[in-house]
This record gives sequence, structure tokens and C-alpha cells, in this order.
Amino acid sequence: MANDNDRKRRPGDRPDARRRRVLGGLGALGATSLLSGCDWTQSQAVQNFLGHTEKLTQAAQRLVASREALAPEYDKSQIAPTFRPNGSINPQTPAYQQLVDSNFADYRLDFHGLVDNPMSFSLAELKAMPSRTQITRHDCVEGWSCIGQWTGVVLGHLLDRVQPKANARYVVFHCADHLYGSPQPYYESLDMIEARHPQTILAYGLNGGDLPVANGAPLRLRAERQLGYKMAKYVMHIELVENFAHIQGGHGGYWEDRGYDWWAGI
Ligand SMILES: Nc1nc2c(c(=O)[nH]1)N[C@H]1C(S)=C(S)[C@@H](COP(=O)(O)O)O[C@H]1N2
Ligand SMILES: [Mo]
Repeated sequence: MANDNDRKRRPGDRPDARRRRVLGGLGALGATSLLSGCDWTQSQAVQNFLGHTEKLTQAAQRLVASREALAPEYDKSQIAPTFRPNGSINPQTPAYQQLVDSNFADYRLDFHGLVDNPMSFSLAELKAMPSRTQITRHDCVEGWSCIGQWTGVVLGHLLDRVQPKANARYVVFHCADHLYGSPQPYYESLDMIEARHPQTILAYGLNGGDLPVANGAPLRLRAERQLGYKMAKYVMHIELVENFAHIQGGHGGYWEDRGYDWWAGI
């Protein structure tokens, strides 16, 4: 079976080469989907990604639908018994393992960069804030989808607390894990419209329980109108920026630095 990295899009690939690799992976992994309750039918979003038509989609969406539109929400009966974990599933840094050992009692989410009130929040403080619970479908560009119920604090609420400066254009999520041995941690970013969307939450709960380590404990982003790779797990600190030039490869995310499109709207 091809490894995870192999099924990802590589910079310079022709779309049909990428598609073949993804379809090859689908056959090999079909059995997993039956066990997990996640499904392998390709969503339109994933097809667009593989066919590289997302720029057209984005332009069309902006014309016909508002960026405030809500992602579909599902019924409890449609929740997959196990939410399929992907990418990093247990960050190996001593700092993260120490947080796990203390059940995240010492965890703090720090906000920094272009904010008037740089603040940090404990997990207990985040859990005491207004929360949102939503049952949504996650679409990974590897060709699988999974429905889960997420509970978390609305990111817009936190932004109101920290007060982004007028020149803050993006919200950058810095994570605990070093995917595939990367020297630098996973990271991702959203623009302010996506960050303030009502379904954009920092989730600490999955399917009524605590967020498992495999799915990003103690806190992971859910931006429900975006593809899976945008939804940063193991979020440690959040930076408000005007651009990405000073961060890692400069493209606004781990996979973006390796050739994925920054815009991953569904
Ligand atoms: N920190 C971090 N966030 C991440 C990843 C990762 O490897 N590290 N993988 C991304 C990808 S490609 C997907 S599909 C989802 C997987 O989330 P899950 O493990 O809950 O299924 O997390 C995204 N966020
Ligand atoms: Mo993904």
C-alpha cells in the first residue's frame, strides 16, 4: 500500500497522476472504511481538489453564495462510530507527552502577533465559554469522508477577547506535532472571514466525550467549509498576522508549503 505521503498531491504533479495515486489508495484502504463507518465516496470538494478546479469553484461560490453560508449539519444517527484519525495521531515531543500525562491540566492556548490584548486561556477557561456543538462531514483530500459531532468554543468569541489589530488579515494555528519528522511543527491558517464564521470552532469534544489524542487533543480547529488539512489538530498557540512571509515556508500551512492550495473551501 502506498504510504500517506504518497497519496498526497505533490507539487508539479499533473492532476491525472494525482488522481491515479488517490484512486490506488482507495482500493487498498476500502476495508478500513467499513470498520470505521467513514466512507470513501468522493465528495465534490475532493473531486475538485484532484481535478484542480477549486479556483473556479471559489470564484463561483463568491458570486452565487455568501461566505457566511453554513456547512450542512447532520443527524446523530449519521455519526461514524469511530472518527478516522489521519496525519499525526500522537505527537512525540516531550512537551506534548507531558501535557498528556497531566491530562492537559497545564495546557494554555496563547494568542500573539497582531492583537491588542495578547491573552492565554486554560482548557477549563475555554470550556466555560459559550460553546457550539455541530455534526458535520469531514472531507480529506485522500478521498475519504467522516461524520462526527464536535463541541468547542467559537473562534470569533476568542478573537473578540484578544482584539485583532486593523492590519491583521490571517489567523495562524501553530500545532504540537512534527508531521513525518518535519523539523518544524504543523501549522495552518484561515482568513478573517473564515475565522469568524459561526461554525469555526476550537473543539475540545468529539461525539459527546473528550477529544481523543488521535483527533487532536486537547484542542483542534474545525472550519467546516474547508478541506481536512486546514483543520489543525494539537493547537498550541494562535498568531494574528498580515502575511505569512515570516512563517516556515511562507505559504500559510504545512501542506501549502509542500504544494497544496492555500484556499481549500468546499
Ligand atoms: N496538527 C495536525 N493537524 C492536522 C493534521 C496533522 O497531521 N497534524 N492532518 C490534517 C489532515 S490531512 C486531516 S484529514 C485531519 C485529520 O483529522 P482527524 O485525525 O481527526 O481525522 O487533520 C488535519 N490536521
Ligand atoms: Mo486530510
